[in-house]
Amino acid sequence: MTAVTPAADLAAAVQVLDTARSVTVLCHVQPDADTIGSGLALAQVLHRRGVPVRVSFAAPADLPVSMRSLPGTEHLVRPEQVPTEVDVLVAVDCGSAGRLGALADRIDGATTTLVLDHHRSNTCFGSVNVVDPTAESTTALLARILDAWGEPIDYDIAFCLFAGLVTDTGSFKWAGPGTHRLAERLLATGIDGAGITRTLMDTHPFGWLGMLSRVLDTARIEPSAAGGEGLVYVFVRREDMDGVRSEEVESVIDVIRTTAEAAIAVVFKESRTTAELWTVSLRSRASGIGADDGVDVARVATVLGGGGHRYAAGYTTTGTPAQLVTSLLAALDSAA
Ligand SMILES: [Mn+2]
Repeated sequence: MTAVTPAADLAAAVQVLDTARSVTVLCHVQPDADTIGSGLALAQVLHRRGVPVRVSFAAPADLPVSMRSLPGTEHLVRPEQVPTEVDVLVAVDCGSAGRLGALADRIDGATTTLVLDHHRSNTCFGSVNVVDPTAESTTALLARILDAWGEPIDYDIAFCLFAGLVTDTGSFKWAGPGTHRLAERLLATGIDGAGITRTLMDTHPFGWLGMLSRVLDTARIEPSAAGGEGLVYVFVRREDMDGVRSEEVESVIDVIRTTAEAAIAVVFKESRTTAELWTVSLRSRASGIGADDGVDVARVATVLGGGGHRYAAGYTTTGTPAQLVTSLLAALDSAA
């Protein structure tokens, strides 16, 4: 494994991409707009250069509805269409090989695996790893790579890059120096930033309201969790998800995290197909404006077999609701 230095990062990525004869881009399971936006943007650049390219993700079977308007979806193939032996494999927005799900075994058959990511907990599972935890999104990292490569960012590529940027920054709530400069540059290509944002983040079927009502009814608070930081959590059971999309389930955390009395917010989401199999979303926040003292939930998630960012992380687990809460509280206490 080559863990490249930050200064050499972009050149290492460009080197791999520039010499690739064919490329397979893999997005993470339960894809979000950052992994799909990165995958489709990169695919369009490679296609423009005449390089054969395909994009895939292991699960679920279909692309989430909200992402179907992104340009470049013609490059998507089903996971079973990804051969076991590929030339250059690029994993986008994946903190670990496990995030590739059933496609993780394609790493073994790849000539080169390039990891492009911004998760602090990245395990550097590629042969070349370009990981920048300071990047707002993997699409923001990809924009820097395209600049270093000399590949222009046109309307369609800007559309995809903006999709990842706006979602991973929570509609620019978590913007840093340079975030708005990148957004301005993408918007200058003529993309409809408001429309992209509304489609990805602010549009839900009516059933979302009923689901939210049932889920919010499960909310509990543990003020003493994590050494007094406080934990608020809810459960989304299988039966709550009837008639709603994965986008609706993913949006619940953004409601829960607004609770003033708890610095840590958690949503336990049961699998649609397997009882008592859960994916868990964790969020934390600092104590006030200018503070940077929030609990590192990436560490907590890593203890529980997952990973993520300092203020946003996740893991997968099994058990009863009571068991889930017990193991989370123990992990929070050990990390606090
Ligand atoms: Mn991301």
